[in-house]
Amino acid sequence: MADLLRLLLRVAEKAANVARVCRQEALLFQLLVQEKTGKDKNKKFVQDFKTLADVVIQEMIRHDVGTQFDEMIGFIHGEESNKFENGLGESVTVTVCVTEEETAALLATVLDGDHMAASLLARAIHQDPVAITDISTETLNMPLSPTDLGIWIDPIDATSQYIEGREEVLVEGHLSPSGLQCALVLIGVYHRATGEPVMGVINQPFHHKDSTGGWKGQHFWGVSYGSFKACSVDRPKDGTKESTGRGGISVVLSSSEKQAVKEALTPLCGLDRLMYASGAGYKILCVIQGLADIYVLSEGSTFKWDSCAPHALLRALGGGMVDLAECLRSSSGERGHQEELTYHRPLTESPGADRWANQGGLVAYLDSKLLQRVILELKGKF
Ligand code: 2IP
Ligand code: CA
Repeated sequence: MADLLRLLLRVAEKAANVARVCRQEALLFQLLVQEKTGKDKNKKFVQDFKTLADVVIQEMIRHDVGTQFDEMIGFIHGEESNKFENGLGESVTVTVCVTEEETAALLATVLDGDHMAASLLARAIHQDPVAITDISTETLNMPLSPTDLGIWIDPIDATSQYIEGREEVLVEGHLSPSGLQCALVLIGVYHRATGEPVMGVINQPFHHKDSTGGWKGQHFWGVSYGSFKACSVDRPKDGTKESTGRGGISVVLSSSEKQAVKEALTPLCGLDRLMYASGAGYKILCVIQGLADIYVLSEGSTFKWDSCAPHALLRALGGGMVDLAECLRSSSGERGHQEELTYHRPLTESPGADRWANQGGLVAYLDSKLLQRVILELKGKF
C-alpha cells in the first residue's frame, strides 16, 4: 500500500504541475480562458481546452497507475470522457503515449494542429515531478492488495475557480471563500467489495506564491482500513466542542445552498460561523484542516470523484461523510455506518454522470457528536 500511496502522491504532483503550466504558459493560458463566442461557438472545434486539460491530467494518472499496478486497469474512473471531436469531425481518443513526441502528435490532432500548444502540454505530462518523500508512508502495512481496490480521479475540482484564477491572499486560520486556492487535484481509492474509501491524496496546486512569484502547492494524504489509520494532517488537538464546552459550531456551505438550510443552521452557528467557500473538495479539506467543523450540502450536486479522496482523509482522522437524506430519514439517534457514502455502486436509474452522484447530499465531519447536532437541527426544515 505504501507503493500505491507514493505513486498517487507523485502523479497528483505531476497533475498539479500540468495545472500550473496551463496557467503559466501564455499560449496555453490563452486557450484556457478563451470564451467561444459567435460563429466560433458553433464551430466544431475541440470542446473547451479546459476540458482537454482535465482529460489529459486524468489520462496521465490512469496511465501511470495502470503501468505500475496492472491489476487496477479497468477500475480507474474519472469525471471526464477521453473522447474528443476535432475541427474535421474526427473522433480522437486522448491517451498518454509512451513518448512525449507521440503524446504531442496525438494532442495536436485534438488541438486542430496547434503543435506549439500540444508540445507544451506533452512536456508537462511527461515531466517527472520533484520526488515527494513523506517518510511516514513507509509503514503502511494493511491487508489490502491492488486487486481489492478501485480509484476515483477528479483532475481539477473547482474548475471555475481555476479558470477565473483570482489570487487571494491567505489569512492564517481562515478558509479561502474563492480563488485559485479552492482548485484541487483529488485521487481517492475505494474498496471494490465494500465501497469504503481507504486512501486519499489531495494536491492543492496553488497554495501560495514564493519569492519569485511562482505558485507553490501543498499536498495531503490519508489511509483508513479497519483499525489502521494514518494521515499527513494532525487531528485538531483541542478536544471536541462538546467536551470543551466551546459553543458555536462552524459550518461551511456552498454559496448556492438553500435559504432554508442556512436559516436552520443559524441558531447553531451564529452568522459569523456560517461560512461559504467554492469547490466541493475544498470545503471537505476545510473540515479536514479544522477550518470548519462541518460541511453540509443539501443537493445531489457532487459526485464520487469529488468526495472519495477527501472522505478517506476524514476517516483517517476519525470522522467521515454521510448521505444527508439518509440521515434525515433514519430515526436512530446514533449515526451508524449505514449512512456513510460508498463508492462502488452506481445509481442505475440515473442517466450519464448522475449515476455517480452523491444524490442525497452530504455532511462531512470529524466529530460525530457535531454531526448529530447538525442533523437534529436540519430535521424537517427543508
Ligand atoms: C464541482 C466543483 C463545484 C461544486 C460542485 C462540484 O466540481 O467542486 O465548485 O459546487 O459540487 O461538482 P460548489 O462550489 O457550489 O460546492 P468541478 O469543478 O470539477 O466540476
Ligand atoms: Ca469536481
